[in-house]
Amino acid sequence: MDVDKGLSASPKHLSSKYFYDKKGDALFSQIMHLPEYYVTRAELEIFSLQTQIIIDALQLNPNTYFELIELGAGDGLKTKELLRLLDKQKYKFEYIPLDISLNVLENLEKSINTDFPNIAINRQHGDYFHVLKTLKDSHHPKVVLFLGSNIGNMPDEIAKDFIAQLGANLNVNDKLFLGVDLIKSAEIVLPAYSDSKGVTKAFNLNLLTRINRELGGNFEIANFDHQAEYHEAEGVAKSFIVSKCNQEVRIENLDKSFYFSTGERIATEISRKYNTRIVHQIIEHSGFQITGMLSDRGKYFSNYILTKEA
Ligand code: AVJ
Repeated sequence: MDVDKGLSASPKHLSSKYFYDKKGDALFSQIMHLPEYYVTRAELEIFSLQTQIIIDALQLNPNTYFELIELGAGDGLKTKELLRLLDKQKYKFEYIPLDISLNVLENLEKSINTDFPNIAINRQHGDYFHVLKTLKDSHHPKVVLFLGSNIGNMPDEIAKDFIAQLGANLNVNDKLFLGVDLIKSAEIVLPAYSDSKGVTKAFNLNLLTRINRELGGNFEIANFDHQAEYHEAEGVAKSFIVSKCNQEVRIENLDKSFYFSTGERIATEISRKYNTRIVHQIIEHSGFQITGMLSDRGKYFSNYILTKEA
């Protein structure tokens, strides 16, 4: 069990993939609208102002049916910019959004059906590694969208392994359209992970509420705080839950208690930031080559077009 393992480890940790229950989905949706959270806005600008450039960079043939697969699709706000133009230009494709939250996927499917009745949608519920197994089932050309710097939640070694596995399951000329937040100063990054309204704090602490509800925990949420740090040289933001006192927490379903000392931290998320050198490192030996790159005007965020070459 992940929670048992993470809370028994030293230092303690919990996986960020558990953020996204119904409450977590709603909080993340609020985060995306926060003034401090520049990430979503920067990428949305690329999708809104450079939509045709994206389509050109993907080198799609309007008459060849393809699959547009999105890993961690969320509310699809950015993708809809692309869908609108693909639909208008009569490209033939199926949209296959994948998300860890069924709630998010159901809402997305409804809104796609309303906004784009002509677009075929085939939702997939699961984590990123789940989709890898299904890719080889079809032989259509594929475009994989991995947006929002979602890849940044993976430590580099895991990201590298994931991209290599993705590459191994794609065919020559298939595309990976990868969105990454760029390395920038702590002044800009840190507030994005410790906003003034405390939305990110609520998002982080919701992990404990979720353990209380789903595993019979008795976390006293008020006895924990949120903490974010940014390692500027490395380009990595890290989030923690901090214990405000010495305390013991019982998790009924694990039939176990866990001890927290004052100031003790649970690592909950890493959000890596990138530059071209790091992207090169991550796609090394994956068979992908960088064949294009787009950025927003503020140079906060980039979308890399990666083409499977061998
Ligand atoms: C959705 C993983 C890209 O790491 O920036 C936002 C999640 N965590 N605020 C990120 C998140 C805290 C976000 N990603």
